[in-house]
Amino acid sequence: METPRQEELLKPSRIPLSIVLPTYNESQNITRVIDSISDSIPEGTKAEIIVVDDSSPDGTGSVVADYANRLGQGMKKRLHIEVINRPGKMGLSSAILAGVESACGDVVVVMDSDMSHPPQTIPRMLEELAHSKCDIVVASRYIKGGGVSGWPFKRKLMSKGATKIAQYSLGITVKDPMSGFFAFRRQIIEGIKFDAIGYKMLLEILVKAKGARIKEIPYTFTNRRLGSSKLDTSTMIDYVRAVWRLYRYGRSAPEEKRRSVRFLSKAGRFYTVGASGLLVNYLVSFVLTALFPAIWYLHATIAGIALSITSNFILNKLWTFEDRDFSAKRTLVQYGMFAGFSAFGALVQLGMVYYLVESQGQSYPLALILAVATASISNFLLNKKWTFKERVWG
Ligand SMILES: Nc1nc2c(ncn2[C@@H]2O[C@H](COP(=O)(O)OP(=O)(O)OP(=O)(O)O)[C@@H](O)[C@H]2O)c(=O)[nH]1
Ligand SMILES: [Mg+2]
Repeated sequence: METPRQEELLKPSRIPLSIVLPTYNESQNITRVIDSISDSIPEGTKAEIIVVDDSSPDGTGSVVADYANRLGQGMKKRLHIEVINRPGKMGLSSAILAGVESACGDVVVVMDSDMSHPPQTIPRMLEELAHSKCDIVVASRYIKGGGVSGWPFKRKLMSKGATKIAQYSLGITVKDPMSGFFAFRRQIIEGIKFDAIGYKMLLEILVKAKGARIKEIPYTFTNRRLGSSKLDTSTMIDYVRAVWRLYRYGRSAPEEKRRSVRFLSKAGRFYTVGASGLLVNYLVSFVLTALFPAIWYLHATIAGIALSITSNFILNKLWTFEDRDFSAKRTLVQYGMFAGFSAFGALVQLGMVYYLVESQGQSYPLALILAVATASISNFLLNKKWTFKERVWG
């Protein structure tokens, strides 16, 4: 049901374009963002800018209201500025949703309000929507020509990690599903119920707007220069919650259900076996040194490693990959590959810990966690594909 404002603005071809700007404490950035947007949108295009402000303590809301009042008559004909004031900080995705739900434009652009997303990219997004048969245009950091400037290593790693989680667990092929800068035809989200949890609204649109045709165009994300980031631990927890909800939402598609469930349950089994291997390794080394005090501790450790690789191999063959064929040649080849990949994993782990601690100055505990995670992921995928001859996904 349209609001009176929407009825007014929806009169035929009144407003083709809506730009949604979520703001929390962006008083130092917001006027420059709006200036740059009004300079960038194509000549003659009418647009509305919807600023969704969560009662920013720094007065961002009133800065925008002042700006809108000071707009010249000529500009007012072309640019309509609306501020949605929300009672308190309620999260980025829900702010975007509030803006999108009140938008009137046939096309909606969503972007951050801290100058990280260059408004000069908007005309290209509109161009793509107008001319190439697509419904969503994603401004992407992770395709050719795209990039990120000014982010510390840790931030890049977090972004890439979160991207991979989204792609694998939700079966998304878009290279930058975490992008906060995108445009879409408003009609593709009509009738969709959004959870709008956390930070990544695009992810939810990509999962729920089934059949939407998507195009990625490159752009460079520039780290904010003014104001402070709102990204914190609660945002990351929200992200995991949002992905889990979308994963369960995604399970409604039978084919998707089977493959993603299979992949994750295999990964789960592989890591359970891995954990049991640690136990075997420890117990064997410990029992050997206890029973045979004369044994050199390194011999005991090597025996522990060898037996844990063997038990891991047998358990993964039987349980994880449900392979009951223990014919001699086949099993020996598999065992050799499995042991080889385990050794390779150990080397990756060692190399990564050394690189992170020595050249990236990371703390040892963080470096170890990252290295073990990377080595175990490569271990799982290599064995799945090569040792047990399975598709990587499914
Ligand atoms: N209305 C509203 N806007 C928010 C909220 N959280 C963040 N924003 C806005 O959403 C945009 C993205 O937030 P940022 O803090 O810049 O997130 P980020 O880009 O991942 O972090 P930085 O790289 O540090 O800038 C900015 O325009 C924020 O002002 C919120 O809870 N409510
Ligand atoms: Mg930002």
